Amino acid sequence: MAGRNPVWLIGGAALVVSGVGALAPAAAQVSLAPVVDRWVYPFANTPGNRATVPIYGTGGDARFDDRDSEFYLAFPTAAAVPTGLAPGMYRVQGATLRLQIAEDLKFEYDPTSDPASTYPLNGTDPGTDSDPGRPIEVFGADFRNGFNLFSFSDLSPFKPGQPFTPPWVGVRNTFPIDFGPMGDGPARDVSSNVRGGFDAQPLAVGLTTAASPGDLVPADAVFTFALDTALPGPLGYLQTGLARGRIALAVTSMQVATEFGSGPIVYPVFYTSKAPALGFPNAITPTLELTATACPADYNADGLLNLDDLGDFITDFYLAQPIPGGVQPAAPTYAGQWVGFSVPCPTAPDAAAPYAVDAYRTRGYRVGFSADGSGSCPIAADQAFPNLDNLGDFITRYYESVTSGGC
Ligand SMILES: [Ca+2]
Ligand SMILES: [Ca+2]
Ligand SMILES: [Ca+2]
Repeated sequence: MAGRNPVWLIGGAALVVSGVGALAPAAAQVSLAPVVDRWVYPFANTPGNRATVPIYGTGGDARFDDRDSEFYLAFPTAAAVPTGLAPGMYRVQGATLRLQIAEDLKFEYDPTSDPASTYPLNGTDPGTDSDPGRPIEVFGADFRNGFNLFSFSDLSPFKPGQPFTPPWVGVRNTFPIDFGPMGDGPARDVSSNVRGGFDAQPLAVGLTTAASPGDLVPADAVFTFALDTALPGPLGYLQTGLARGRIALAVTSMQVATEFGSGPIVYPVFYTSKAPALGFPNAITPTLELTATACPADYNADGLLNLDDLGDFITDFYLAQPIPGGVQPAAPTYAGQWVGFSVPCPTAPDAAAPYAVDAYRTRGYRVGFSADGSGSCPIAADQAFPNLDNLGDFITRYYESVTSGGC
């Protein structure tokens, strides 16, 4: 259809749309504060109400996860970009976590990941680390034991049962994940990747200008973590978080702490969002600086806006039924397990498990865009041609997006 202005018949009236080619408007960077930021560690005191959180490993102590002490943060994202669309409709131009160091000259700056083979296991140091120190790494987070992205809070326990009673391996209620060696696979628990014999792939390694590699890091140093927005696994994780309105991150490092962290401080300690209220008025609190836009006209959510989207929507409008309900708080967060659509009608039931897009496709539903995009509830599956306004709305939105270059 290149070179012609398409004409659509909507409710008997001809709609002529013209004009393409403007440049994309610049998306604004929004600085987000965490809604949850807390210590994740078997023996944490007041884990969600602390000025600082330390992170460390155990040197491969088989009783504990390798990434033993973690800093968990969750950022609400609705202030940056609307929620509720299919994850593939989100464009993430940048996402940078900033954290400030609270303790002075306790650990060496290492700006690069270290292979798992260089870490000690069962207290034995292989001695092959090629650079001083250990990196500070940030990962996505997943949940178990009934917790999810929205229920895991500052007050949630580390694990089921008594914290001082084993087991402590593989039981924590939230755990760091990556997306496989190439960053394109399903979510993988990296809590004990040294014991597991594989290299974890973080979303980012923390960098600072306050120290040179190998030097001890001074207090008040700010670490920045520019999250990976290129590989499909990390990008999908961020997009899913935007669709659901919250991005969770797990910050870890495997400096070896002694005496369950009560020995000398040889590891990073970060300020939390509560630090100013708990005696550190000048602390720089955690932020996620996010630059993202939504492109709901990318109907097939493939990252491209083109005539495929228009054709696919019109075909599905007439042939497929919409998924009822909204994005599910309990849905898993990892790639391939998402389902996204527009804001549900107030009376619509929630979509059921297993939440996966492919499961809905198999059942004959359209995915990625609510049929009732205009929000003129209700929409009933037994309506032969529900809401022609929704078809018109989509076509309008598509051409607005094309002409503004908004996607
Ligand atoms: Ca390194
Ligand atoms: Ca190193
Ligand atoms: Ca598309």
